[in-house]
This record gives sequence, C-alpha cells and structure tokens, in this order.
Amino acid sequence: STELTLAAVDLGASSGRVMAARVGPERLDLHEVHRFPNRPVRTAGTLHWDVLALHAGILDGLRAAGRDLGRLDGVGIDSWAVDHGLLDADGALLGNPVHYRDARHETAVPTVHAVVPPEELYRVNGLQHLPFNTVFQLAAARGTAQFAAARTALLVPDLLAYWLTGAVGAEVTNASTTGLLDATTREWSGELVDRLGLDRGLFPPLRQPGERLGELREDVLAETGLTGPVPVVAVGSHDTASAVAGVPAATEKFAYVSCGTWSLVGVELEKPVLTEAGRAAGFTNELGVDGTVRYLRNVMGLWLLQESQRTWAAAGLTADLPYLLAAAARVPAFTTLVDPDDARFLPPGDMPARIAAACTESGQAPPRSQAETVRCIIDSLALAYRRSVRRAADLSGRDVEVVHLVGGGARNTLLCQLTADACGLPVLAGPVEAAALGNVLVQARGLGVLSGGLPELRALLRRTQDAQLYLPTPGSASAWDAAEERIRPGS
Ligand code: LFR
Repeated sequence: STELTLAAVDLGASSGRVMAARVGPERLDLHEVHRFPNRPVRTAGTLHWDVLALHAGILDGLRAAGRDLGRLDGVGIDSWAVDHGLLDADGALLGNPVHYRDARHETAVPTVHAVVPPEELYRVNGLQHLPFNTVFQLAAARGTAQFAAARTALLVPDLLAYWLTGAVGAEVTNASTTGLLDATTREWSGELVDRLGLDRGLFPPLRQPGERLGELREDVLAETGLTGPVPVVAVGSHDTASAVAGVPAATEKFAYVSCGTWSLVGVELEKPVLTEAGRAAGFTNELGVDGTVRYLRNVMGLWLLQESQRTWAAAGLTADLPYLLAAAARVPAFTTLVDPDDARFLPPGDMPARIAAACTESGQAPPRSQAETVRCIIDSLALAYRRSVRRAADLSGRDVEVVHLVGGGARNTLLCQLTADACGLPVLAGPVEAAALGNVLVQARGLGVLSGGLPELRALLRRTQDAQLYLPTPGSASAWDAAEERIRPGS
C-alpha cells in the first residue's frame, strides 16, 4: 500500500501521548488517541520517573490506536533525553529511572571533571555542560549495590522499546545526549568509558533512526488486541531530534526553537563544532536524524511558566494559561528580566519566589503580580532565544533567515511575536506536534512508503501542516538591543 497507519509514542516531562497517523507521499494526518500523565515520584528523597506507568500508558494508547484505526503498521517512541534504566544480568529493571531534575547528579560533576577536565570532555562529546547529563548520573550511581548489579544501561525510549519487543539497543540521537558518545566518530567513546571506570558492556549497540528494532511481543499483542506482526521502528528517539526533523524548513538557512518544557534553540549542521568558544557559550552537538548535528543550547523554557502555574494552583490562585498570558500582554515590556538559565530554576519548587529573588539580587524590583511574573518569563525567554539564535549562527557560520518555533510553545502567540521582535527575524510557528510528526515521518520512510532525505520529508510537512507567520514589529529593534544589555547570563 502507499499509505501506512503508524503510532507515535511521544513522552514529555508532564504527560505522554500516543498519536496515530496516516502517512503516504501526499498524506500526513496525525491525531491524538491517548494522553496520560507523567508524574515524577519522590521516594526516600530521590525523584524518579514512574516508568511502569509510562509502559501501561503506552499499552493503553496502542490498544486505543488499534481500536480507532483497525490495525497498526508501525510504532516509534521518542522521549526526553539523558535518563535511563539499568538492567541486571537477566534483563530485569533495577529500580526506577532517576529524574534529571534530581539533585544527586550534580554531586558527581567534580568527580568526573577530576578525571576528564571539562574542556577535554567537550572536545570528545561536544555536549553542553548540564549537571544531569548521563555521564554524571552514572558517576553518581557508582558504588551503589544497584549499579554493581547493572549489566545494561537503556535510555528511556530504548527501555520502553525493549519492553515492547525484547530487542536491546541504543538509538543514536538519544545516545548522543549521554556524554559518552564521541561527537566525531558517532560511536560510544570506549576511551571515555574506560577512563571513567565504567564497563563498556553497559552500552548496547547503536541503532540508526529508520532501522527496524523488532516486532511487538506476543504478550503485548495480546494485551493491546493488535494483530501482528507490528514492527517497532527506531526514530529520532530523543524528542528534540524528532522535533527538529519535524521542522517544516524550506531551506537550510533556518534556526529552530523546539519549545516545550525546555526550549532547544539552535541550527542544523552536517558536522559538529567543537570549539572552545562554543563550549563557553553552552552549545551542544547532539545528533539528529540522517547524521545531522543539532547545534543548540538548552534554554530553561516553559518550565519556568509551568512550574509557576503549579505553584499558583497549589496556593489556590488561578493557573489558567490563556488568562495569565492575556494579563501578561498588558504589562509593559521589560519590567523585569532574569537569566532563564540560572541554575536555581532547575529543580521543582516555588518558581515565582525564585524569580522574585533573582530580580532582587540583580537590583530590580520583583514582579508584583502573576501577570508581571509571566511577562518577566516571556520577555526573558524571548531574549534568551535571541542570544542563542545569534550565537548559533556566529559560532557555526550558518546563515539564519527564519526561526521555526515548534512544539507546544507555538500556541503561545505572545511568545511567538516577542521571539520575532527579539530576533529581528520572521518566526514561523508550528507544527505544535513537530516531535510526533518527525517520529512518524522517519518510521514511514523506514518502512518504505516515503523516500528522500530531510528536505523531502520537510516538503511533505509544508504541504500538509499549517504554520503561522510572525513578523518583527517595525521599530521594536532598539528596545531589544537595550534589553539585552540589561541581562548578563552567567554561562
Ligand atoms: C526536551 C529534552 C531536552 C533535554 C531534556 C532533558 O524534552 O529532551 O532536549 O535536554 O529534555 O532530557
């Protein structure tokens, strides 16, 4: 057949979704069939992912997809990066994956850097220093009984694919976020692994997006009511890799903001940029679909807003997003500004209080209302996008003529307009579901109904998905130039 029915499992920091798609050379329809919460759970002081609940949510979603569509021709999984489960010698999971926002990881940063200094680490792995990169998590786990029993480390989408198929592997785009992949050879760095005293056997063979991983196990078919065989296909299993594949770019002269809980801001390259200037500016070289490099920065993103909403809801205040954004749009611009990447914002907790403290410490009167807090967040994010887009272009030499803003943030009209103003560039907002779209495009090509490279896949996106154009407000440039001078990011 020239069209396939595919399921994309897309797991985010606060919810997971199973999306169903019909995909063919002239067709790309996607709809959500099941959404389930992803609630981090703290036990004995450690923040975990409830990975069994995620697996159950995936089974529910596959069952619903089968009911809606009659059958499934393929399944692909993407999720956030860096976090992983450890398997024992029998293939059983040893404890729940620890959440990247848990504080324990950063305790291992000095330990790792004492063995491999940060400059040297970057020359090998090309990764932005984030205290929760897998390399630090594994170092923090060393010495525990659990770690001693571990024989295999599987990143979250690889773990879930293992439970669906029985096949063990490490999808390469997500493997590139561990800190243990060599950015130049694109293989596990045996040398780094050895120097850090880890066992090479922990890291399974790499898989490329588009490769067939296996088929749904018999017990999975029985539980979901699906009729086999149903192939599970490797996609850009790092959600950001799938989202960038899902950017409807017409040329290579684009930057992207993949805007969800995090905002990942950068450009797409053919080769890594491993310069010291890039390291100092916090740029990462993660791998994308088809051997591309995602040269980007992690900006703290809508987490600032989501965590504020959670704080307000707990205090009995309104957390309604349309209401808060409308109120923020009436607050004068640049009333207060923070560096969104300030490390104090990383852990869960009272976000408005931390924003107020950051304002006070930088000599600004803190926000006096929810609206002012939200405005502070949106202005500060737009400024961070501007810095990151410009730095990415400078550091990589890539021309940027348009900024594609994809993911949930594309619905936030205030953020989209301010991003256009801040960057002084047109912003094309959408698709909201870029990650799920990138996921099914790569599956469909792997299964043979689409052909070509990213340009051809993106052409199908442009023919089938809407995007909203935001142009910079005439005369807004100088105010953003002045605002940029007010904030000096720490990193
Ligand atoms: C976005 C994302 C980022 C990664 C962060 C933590 O969902 O995958 O790319 O740095 O989550 O894993």
